[in-house]
Amino acid sequence: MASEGIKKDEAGASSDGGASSEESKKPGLLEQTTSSTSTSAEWLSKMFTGAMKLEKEEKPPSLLDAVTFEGIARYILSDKCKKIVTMAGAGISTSAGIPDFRSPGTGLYDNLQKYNLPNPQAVFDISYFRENPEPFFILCKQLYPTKAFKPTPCHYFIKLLEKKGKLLTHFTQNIDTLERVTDLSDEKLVEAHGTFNTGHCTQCLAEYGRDWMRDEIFSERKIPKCTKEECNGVVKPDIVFFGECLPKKFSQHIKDVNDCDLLIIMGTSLVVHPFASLTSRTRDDVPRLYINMTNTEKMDPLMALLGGGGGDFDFDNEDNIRDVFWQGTCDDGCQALADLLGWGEELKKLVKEEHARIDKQNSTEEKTVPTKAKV
Ligand code: CNA
Repeated sequence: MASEGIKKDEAGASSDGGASSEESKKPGLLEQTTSSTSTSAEWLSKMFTGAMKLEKEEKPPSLLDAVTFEGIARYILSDKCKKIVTMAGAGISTSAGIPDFRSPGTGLYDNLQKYNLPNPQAVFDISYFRENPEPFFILCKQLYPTKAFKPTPCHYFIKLLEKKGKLLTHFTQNIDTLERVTDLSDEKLVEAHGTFNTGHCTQCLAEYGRDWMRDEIFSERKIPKCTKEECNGVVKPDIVFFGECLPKKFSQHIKDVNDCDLLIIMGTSLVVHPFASLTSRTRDDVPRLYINMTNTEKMDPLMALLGGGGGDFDFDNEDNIRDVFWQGTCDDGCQALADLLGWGEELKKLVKEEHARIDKQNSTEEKTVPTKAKV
């Protein structure tokens, strides 16, 4: 749980280690590392005071009748839970065939040796991209949202929450656009790290559409180049790289987390800030359900305290009034939750019908659209 001082800051300000320049106040994408924590004595002392203040605060009464998965399900069905915010990461799309970043063995970071990068994150680092965009465009073919990828049961569970009138907002770190394929309403969807829907020239800022971007990415030319006269700049899809600002829609919707009755976090290691710090923006009594293959015990506790993120969960604390961890796949977790809610069959039917519809649509469309690329 972050101190009130941190909550009042802009999303990115709490993740920059207290740096004071104007540039650093922008909500740029930042991976949590120990080197990002400032050593400023003044700053540490302020945070320490905040932490001490928090210890003295009394815990509010629990909104759950039991701090369990079943307790969360009963709460969702009650009148107390009208506004649910969901937060997702790459783990909700791995069962669709899209690798995440950090899963050992299968994650993208474990499979980048052939690109000779200074570090795995460099492929999504804007400074590195400006010097050498080629590794990104090679990798991009693996992540590109082609029709070979179908939304998962977890994606359809989020859509079901909307259909039931319970979803306030869905924040996703994913760039695969699978939420759009489920027809989730645009006003409920915050694609915090951008999407492949559009692209911009890094020199003259000319905008390019989805079809142009896709054709260029899959063409023999290795790097999409601006076609405007005398420009020839590299055209980058509008996905947010480390070191870039998040879309405006992200900051516009942060208030939804402050207002929500339940936060469901799925398929994310909660390492990338400011996204990860959303978990600490709820009211202190708001239940938080984390569905993930792995727990976040490796979080740096100081960073978690400062910026929020996975480390601020109370799973193992005796006085935990609100946090529930469900370990396993997002699909299984969502199906188990839907079963408890009495929506299990509806979810299965929705997935089956929608997958059949997508298959049919794909088979009738012209075969000009590339399928999943092998790189
Ligand atoms: P990450 O750091 O790779 O973490 C993924 C998390 O999901 C890990 O904790 C895994 O244990 C967990 N996980 C993996 N598979 C499952 C599963 N089936 N069920 C439950 N949990 C699972 O990825 P984050 O999203 O936390 O990191 C943020 C980055 C990843 C964002 O900037 C994204 O843009 C980026 N990314 C997105 C995609 C995509 O759009 N599908 C793919 C790869 C990376």
